[in-house]
Amino acid sequence: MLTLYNYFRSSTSYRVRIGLNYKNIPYQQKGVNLVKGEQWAEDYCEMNPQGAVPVLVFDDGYVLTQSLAILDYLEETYPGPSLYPEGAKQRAFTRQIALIVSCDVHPVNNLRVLKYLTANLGISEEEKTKWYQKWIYDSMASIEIMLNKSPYHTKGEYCCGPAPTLADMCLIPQVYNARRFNCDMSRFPLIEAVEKKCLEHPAFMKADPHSQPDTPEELRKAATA
Ligand SMILES: N[C@@H](CCC(=O)N[C@@H](CS)C(=O)NCC(=O)O)C(=O)O
Repeated sequence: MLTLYNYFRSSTSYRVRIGLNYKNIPYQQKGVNLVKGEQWAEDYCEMNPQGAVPVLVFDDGYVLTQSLAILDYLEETYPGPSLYPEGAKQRAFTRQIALIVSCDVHPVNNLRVLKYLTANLGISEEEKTKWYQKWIYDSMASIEIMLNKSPYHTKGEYCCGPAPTLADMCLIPQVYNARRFNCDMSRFPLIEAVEKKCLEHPAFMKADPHSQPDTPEELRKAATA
């Protein structure tokens, strides 16, 4: 059985959970509490010297880090529904969205960056939230325009056609995180419609940060209240 080292509300972990669920690959989870700094434990850094989640460990001991590398490996080695649509242009559009989230937005809003801003550069909590929201709003505005212009997107459907793709698997966890930082997502109606569609899909529902083995009890209750 595969083992996913992850954290319930880490968006990169959430991406991989959705992908595993979507491809119907069984896995067990081990929680790595990022707030407590468990990503920096010596034995964890043996697996991932970057001190980050997710890490996926295979039955033969093969250890893989980086959510997009993990998802692409699953795509290449497991049967089941593809994480990409048919057609080179459609696949390129899928990567375009996935890469905006994973290369342009997530890195500047990562926990270690936010911590550095407050702990080392003396930025206040309020300024930190402004920083977070700035990069979310810029990137979501671009994605909204791209969805609007794309011949491959229909309002109320997934990012790129009638089935979920890597684009949705990156976008939805980032939207989840944006809401945690009080970003006003109603500015982006197409993205909100994609979110609504995705959250009805079992692969996304099962990956919900509020129902993972390491989700704290109080958040579990808040989610179902
Ligand atoms: N590019 C990496 C990023 C991994 C990453 O930084 N994950 C975050 C959680 S979403 C993390 O573990 N942060 C720990 C920290 O910043 O200390 C990926 O896609 O897997």
